[in-house]
Amino acid sequence: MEQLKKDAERIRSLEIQGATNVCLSACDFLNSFAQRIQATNKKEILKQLYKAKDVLIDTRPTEPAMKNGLKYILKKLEFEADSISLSDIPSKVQQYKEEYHKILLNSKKKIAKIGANRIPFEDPEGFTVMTHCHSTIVSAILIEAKKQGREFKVINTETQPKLQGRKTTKELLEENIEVIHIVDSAMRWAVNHFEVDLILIGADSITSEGTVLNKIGSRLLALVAHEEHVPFYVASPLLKYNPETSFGLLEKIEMRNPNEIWGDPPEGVHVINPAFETVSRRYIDGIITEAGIFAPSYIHIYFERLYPELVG
Ligand code: RUB
Repeated sequence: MEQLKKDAERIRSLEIQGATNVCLSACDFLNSFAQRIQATNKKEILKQLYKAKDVLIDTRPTEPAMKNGLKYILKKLEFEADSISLSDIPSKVQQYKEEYHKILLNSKKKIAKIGANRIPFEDPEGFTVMTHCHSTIVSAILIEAKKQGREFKVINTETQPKLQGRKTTKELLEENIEVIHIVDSAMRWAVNHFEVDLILIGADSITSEGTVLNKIGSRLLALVAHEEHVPFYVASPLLKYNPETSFGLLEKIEMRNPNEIWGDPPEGVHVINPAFETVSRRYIDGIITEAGIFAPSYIHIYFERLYPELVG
């Protein structure tokens, strides 16, 4: 369990960042843990795996893709537990982990192709896409669009306090995509000044009502899009949906260490650091998923259709 806790700390500390990366790593960590467990019976091994799952989930409370992934692996394992032997368990965990990785990475490829279609091959006035933070799914769309020969530039926010926006900028520059990097507070100015044509953000979580949780600043950007009449889309695998929200669970906003904002503030100052915020479905034109583009409130229907084993 000591090694698992060390692995989990890499997620908690944001060394591993972004919902998709967090999910892939958490499944890897559960799998490595399963390979190390020394147990004398199946009940004990399952108990330890569930404990490891809780340790991993506790690192980032607003990450359903990770929760769905760990649930996928353990549900499948429990279903088979009676018919397999104790020594088969580690290889089964490995098999289900690989299956889940494949589902997520195939979704990403499909989303990249679907999302790229929203960017024209050429636009006489120049086409501008704006994004916020670092979403591997949004980057995949932009990189795919560039590969297909579509012409556009990207406006990107630096994303305080951890500056994940720099990752996006570097990633896109490597693909020869033109990027303009701005401070977060210039987002309204930039949408207006550059006459942005399309805003794309990622998601950490999606609720049954179609509310999206993503990096703090996302709702501000959605409100700007609304004010400036710019289409606002969320790019996300269906696996970011949290099915528990359809049973009344309210997603939590993760509060991060105030030190990320001000390491040594004057005495008496109360620094708070919300990592995410909600974007109401009212401001979202569509969610770009592996099942296609649809209005956010349809999320439960599509999730249930594609991943029935993860509902309930
Ligand atoms: C990252 C963030 C990303 C989503 C989606 O926040 O808000 O937009 O996680 O990422 P943090 P992806 O840096 O706090 O994890 O599209 O890669 O799943």
